[in-house]
Amino acid sequence: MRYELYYWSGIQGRGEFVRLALEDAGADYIDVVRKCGDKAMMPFLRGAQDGALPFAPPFLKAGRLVIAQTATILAYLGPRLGLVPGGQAAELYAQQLQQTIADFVVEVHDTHHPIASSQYYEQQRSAARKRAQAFRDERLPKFLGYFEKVIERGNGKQALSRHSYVDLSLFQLVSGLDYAFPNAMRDMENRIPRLRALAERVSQRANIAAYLRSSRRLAFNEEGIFRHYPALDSKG
Ligand SMILES: N[C@@H](CCC(=O)N[C@@H](CS)C(=O)NCC(=O)O)C(=O)O
Repeated sequence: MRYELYYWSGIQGRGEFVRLALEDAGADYIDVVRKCGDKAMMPFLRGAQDGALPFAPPFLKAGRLVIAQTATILAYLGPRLGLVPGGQAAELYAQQLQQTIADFVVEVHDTHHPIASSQYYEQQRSAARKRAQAFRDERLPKFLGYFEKVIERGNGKQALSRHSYVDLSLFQLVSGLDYAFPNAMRDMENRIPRLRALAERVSQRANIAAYLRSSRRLAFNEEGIFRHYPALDSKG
């Protein structure tokens, strides 16, 4: 099966959670928009294509299937790419964790866009500062503390009984947060040893290490979800 991934070019964004799974598994896939431009997504978003109607990218085309929502795409790919332990309980738990990651990603996004996604960060700076402070003080420790506990209850090293797409997404979360909130992440350091070790191990997996070195891995930037604005990471 040759998978087709559709996601905005120029940013890692939510597409990266899917891309990491495809890369880790060595799957055959085309990053359609990077090859053909953003316009390739439009027929799907307009409803001019058969199959499910996506609200927003990322979406994946697998044969005749069109699948949107990052967590749903990963729930579909997990068993096919060997990236989730077998059995209903493990598959459901993986999905639950991925949905929690998706919730967290929304909160990360809202630190720089607390008022409206359609406005520039510069138009909502003052609200962004307040939102980011609450995020750093309350939400970041709560979510990362939860994922630390998840790994403790998993096998001590991974979220589930073995390597899974959830581990890949946790790696992406930690990488993005290190980029966006280096000070806040330094303050969290002693509280998330398992999450840190997991992220390090994922970065050393052969296919992931090769991917991270490749030009397919875009750098984090101030167009994506994880943005570094010093004012949002300050202690004052
Ligand atoms: N819950 C969806 C969110 C998808 C989403 O918000 N995609 C963004 C790009 S990362 C987008 O293009 N949104 C357009 C919009 O919300 O109008 C997921 O996890 O895949």
